Amino acid sequence: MRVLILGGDGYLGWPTAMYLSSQGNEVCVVDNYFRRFACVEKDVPSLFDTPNLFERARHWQEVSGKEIMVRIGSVADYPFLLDVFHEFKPDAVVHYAEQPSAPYSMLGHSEARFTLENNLLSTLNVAYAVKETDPSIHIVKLGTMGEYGTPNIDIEEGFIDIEHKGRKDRLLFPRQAGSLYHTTKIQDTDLLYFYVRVWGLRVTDLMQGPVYGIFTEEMGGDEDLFTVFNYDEIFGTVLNRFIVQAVAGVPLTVYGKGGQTRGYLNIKDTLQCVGLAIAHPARKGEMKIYNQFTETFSVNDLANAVQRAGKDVGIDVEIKSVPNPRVELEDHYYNPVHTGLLDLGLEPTLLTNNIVAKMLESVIRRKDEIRRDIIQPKTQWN
Ligand code: USQ
Repeated sequence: MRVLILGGDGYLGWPTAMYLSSQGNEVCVVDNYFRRFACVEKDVPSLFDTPNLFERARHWQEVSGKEIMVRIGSVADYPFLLDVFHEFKPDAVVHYAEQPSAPYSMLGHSEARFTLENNLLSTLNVAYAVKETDPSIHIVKLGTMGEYGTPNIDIEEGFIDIEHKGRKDRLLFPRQAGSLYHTTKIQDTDLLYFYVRVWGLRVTDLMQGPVYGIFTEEMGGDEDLFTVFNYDEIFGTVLNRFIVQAVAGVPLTVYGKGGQTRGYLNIKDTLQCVGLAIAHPARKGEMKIYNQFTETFSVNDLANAVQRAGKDVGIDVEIKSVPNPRVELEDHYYNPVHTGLLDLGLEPTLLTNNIVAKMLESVIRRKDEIRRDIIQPKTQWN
């Protein structure tokens, strides 16, 4: 298949590009380097230096013999995006091209405005580009489990059957996000669902939980193929942060009581899930929604897992609660359904002691490069 990956320079975009390329697909990546520029602007570097997309694609071709086409520009720029669609003629488009950080969206008005404009406009442009060029193109959109929030009932997979005053309907599961970023993802879902209904587009919305991990098979230990790995309070996800904190000798920053529970997955499983979604496309006028995670953990569970694995690699890990900078429940019910991707064949990579220890070992080799000053949370929700 011909797969267009929007946001192909990001934490998940580049590994997805190599994964789909290695499986024999023709891949084109598009990115405007937002994440790179934002990391420079906010002075929060990745632990690994990553070559730019052209350099990565050249290197990938040397080691794999496969070509990845690169186009630099913004998905929020409609004429540019339309040109890419006309030129590449994708069968499927994977849409990661969004500002992905909850804390970034809460930094201030300019970051909030950028998040809102970029995320909604990019999604609108993808819907239009598909309609204008070939409405049979399957859109695989990265959504987030955070759209649902933490309701006091089981979370269904996208839709819920409701009986109300004697009548029944199947509606989108209620959403209530915990950050502006997560709110834009709700709006993305609404936008796409609208165009699915009125234009008959084919969309799969992947409601993904926080991702952890450093390596994928395609990297094969080759540093020039590594993905961006943030551990700062803005772009680092919690388990990746805890791994780096453990190595740096900084007490693990559990926000508040640490009972916040989410559905997590290994970066390798993100690639599997996107591959499965592409292989099982939505029909014309259908929106498929999958809850994309493999296991649920509380923040305390994750901190304890890192502390345990630390013993295996000779590190004494301290855990310390810090005042929660976010507005979120710290003790709550959480039971989301997640059978859809398993039914398609997802083979989960579970969070074993061994996996945590391997992540610790890889970061230990970079210990001297860790910036301790970017670890503590500074971005307050209110
Ligand atoms: N947390 C801590 N300590 C830290 C960092 C985070 O206790 O040092 C807590 C947060 O308060 C939160 C949980 O860990 O309760 C997860 O935080 P996170 O920063 O790993 O994840 P989040 O901000 O929710 O966002 C990440 C990705 C985002 C994706 C989302 C999936 O950045 O792109 O959409 O995970 S989900 O969380 O299911 O909405």
